[in-house]
Amino acid sequence: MFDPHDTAAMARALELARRGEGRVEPNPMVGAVVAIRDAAGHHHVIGEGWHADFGGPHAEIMALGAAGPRARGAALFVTLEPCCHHGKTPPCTDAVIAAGISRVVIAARDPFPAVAGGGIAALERAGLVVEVGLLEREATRLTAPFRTLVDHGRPWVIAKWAMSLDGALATGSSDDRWLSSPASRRLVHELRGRIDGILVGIGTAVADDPLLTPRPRGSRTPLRIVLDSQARLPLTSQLVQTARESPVLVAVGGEAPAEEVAALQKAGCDIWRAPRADRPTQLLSLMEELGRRRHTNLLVEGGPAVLRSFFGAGLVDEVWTFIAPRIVGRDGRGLPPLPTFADAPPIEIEQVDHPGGDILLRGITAACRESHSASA
Ligand code: AOF
Ligand code: ZN
Repeated sequence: MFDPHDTAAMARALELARRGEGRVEPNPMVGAVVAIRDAAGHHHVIGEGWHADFGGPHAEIMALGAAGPRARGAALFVTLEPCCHHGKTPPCTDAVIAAGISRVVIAARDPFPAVAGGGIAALERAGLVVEVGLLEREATRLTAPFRTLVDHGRPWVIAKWAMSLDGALATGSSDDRWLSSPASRRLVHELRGRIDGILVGIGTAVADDPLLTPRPRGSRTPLRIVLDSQARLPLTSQLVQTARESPVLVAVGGEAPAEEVAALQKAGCDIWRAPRADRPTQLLSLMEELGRRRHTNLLVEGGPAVLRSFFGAGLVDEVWTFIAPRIVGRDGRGLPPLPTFADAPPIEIEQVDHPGGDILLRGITAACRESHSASA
């Protein structure tokens, strides 16, 4: 049903989709290509599009607009099922049909309840040839954070840490400074600039007094979140001092002293109260709160105890591990142990880079692989 020319056209659509990263969330990244096939079977691209900004036109509309009247009889390659609902923009299916497209190739279905197969059905009803599943794995992976938000009501969680060659963890940003290369730290700031939230524990917040802002600024301003059950975050900390310029959320426990909570609130911090429950339930509940705020990506920066809690709760979807080529020779500086070996999820490494002489391993956990790879 698909030939290598089709695959090349869809690969291009996926490449275009990526341009929306950090700009379209909580919407999915989507790319589209309109193409005319010649006698030899080659596709000639006559229109390209991508979803560029939240609330802006969808990928198909941009690609059809670029193609103009030549779209009549052409094929459309799109990385996500075209929408069939009136959201912030009218249904893409109507525009595809009106443009006279004859064949629609879709990489992956849209899990969004207002679409969920309805887009495919609408196109088929109108007599278009619809084929689904080309580069589906890639397209599903690209939209994994969006799918996590739609399917599980929580953001995609990226756990990041830096460590030495012998596995000593940097306990926070001050250790990062000597452990990771400037190029590694630049990558972290780029990541910070395209996500919705950055989370640290109170230990890191007190020890490092971090600012947790993207520097330079990116396309989004992440919410800075501190897990602080006792409301110990100092009013003099950089986080609290800048809370009115860049938002801070302090996640406190039921046992937090009321005066401390009130003082943080008065200083401009937003407060979230954890339910009386065990640690994994509390974390899940915080993740659901972020989901209600439509957060699509959360970066967990540590320290070790917080990373361990997220792994223990099965809440890590992606890892970024920076390994500095140094031997530290200190004991007991890795992650605190997980309760059982089974709690340590296998991680599929997707990418290996060498920023500034470090090693950067990026991968996804098996749990997320099972729920997000449609074809796996
Ligand atoms: C498409 N093409 O490029 C995108 C789609 O609020 P709206 O109007 O922007 O609609 C958002 C929903 O539309 C989003 O949740 C997802 O289901 C779909 N996104 N669909 O056909 C696109 N970005
Ligand atoms: Zn649409």
